[in-house]
Amino acid sequence: MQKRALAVHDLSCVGRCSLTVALPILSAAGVNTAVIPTALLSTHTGEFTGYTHLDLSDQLSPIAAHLATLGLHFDAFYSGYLASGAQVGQILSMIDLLCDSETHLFVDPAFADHGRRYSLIDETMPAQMRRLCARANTIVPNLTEAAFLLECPYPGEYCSRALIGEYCRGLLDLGTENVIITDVSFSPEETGIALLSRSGRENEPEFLFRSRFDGVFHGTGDVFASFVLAGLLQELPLKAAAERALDLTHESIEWTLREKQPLRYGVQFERVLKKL
Ligand code: PXL
Repeated sequence: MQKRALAVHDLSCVGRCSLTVALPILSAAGVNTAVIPTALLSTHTGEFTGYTHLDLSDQLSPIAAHLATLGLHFDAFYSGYLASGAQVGQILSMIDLLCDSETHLFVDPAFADHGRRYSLIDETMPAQMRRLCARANTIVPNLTEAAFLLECPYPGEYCSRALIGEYCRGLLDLGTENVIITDVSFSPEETGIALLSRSGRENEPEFLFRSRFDGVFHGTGDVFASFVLAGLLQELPLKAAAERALDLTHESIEWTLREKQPLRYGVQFERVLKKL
């Protein structure tokens, strides 16, 4: 049977993030993907100024209520960037309405990076997002989001293996089954991810690294997360899905740098979709 997912993120018209990443990646993996936009922006808020922003909070409940009448089963619920901390309550109600015990709840917190909340994100977001992470089966915070979720100070770009172990265990304690922390780095040469599952016998995360490219690559958290979920829906085990996602994200960055594309427009993930 074809898998069905529901992706709940903002729609940024230009800049390759959120829905414009999740939808093509899941579709390329053969997944029937429905979307609910949380906000409408002209671009992402990373390296642009003058962008427009429409909070779609008033649409979320009516859309969810209508979709609930269709009786669809979603194999995955995939949330990302939300317009406000207050939207978390609406997302939790949406899960109650549209998901069942077989739905994999996959949450990308998507509210901060490089030690700071994104420009439009309010200060209630970390505490609210913690509630959504508690409900999830899998969460994929970057290092900044992990620190915010745990109310720890941002450790800086390079950190220790021991600290990441603590973060992973702390995040599992919130209630999720699997955690993948991205943007994990111990040295300038390499960057990668840490993953830990509650069901495994391991108490320490596994680390996967790739060589680091110089620069800030917007939307790569969304690209990576979408590739991971694509893998899970193709029945790959978590580690295999994460490893493939890391490789494909790395390759998307490589294409972008090779063609000298401005980094604020995101990475060329389109180049690797056929590998899914
Ligand atoms: O990629 C995360 C993201 C998603 N959506 C919007 C953003 C960002 C990161 O800056 O601004 C609108």
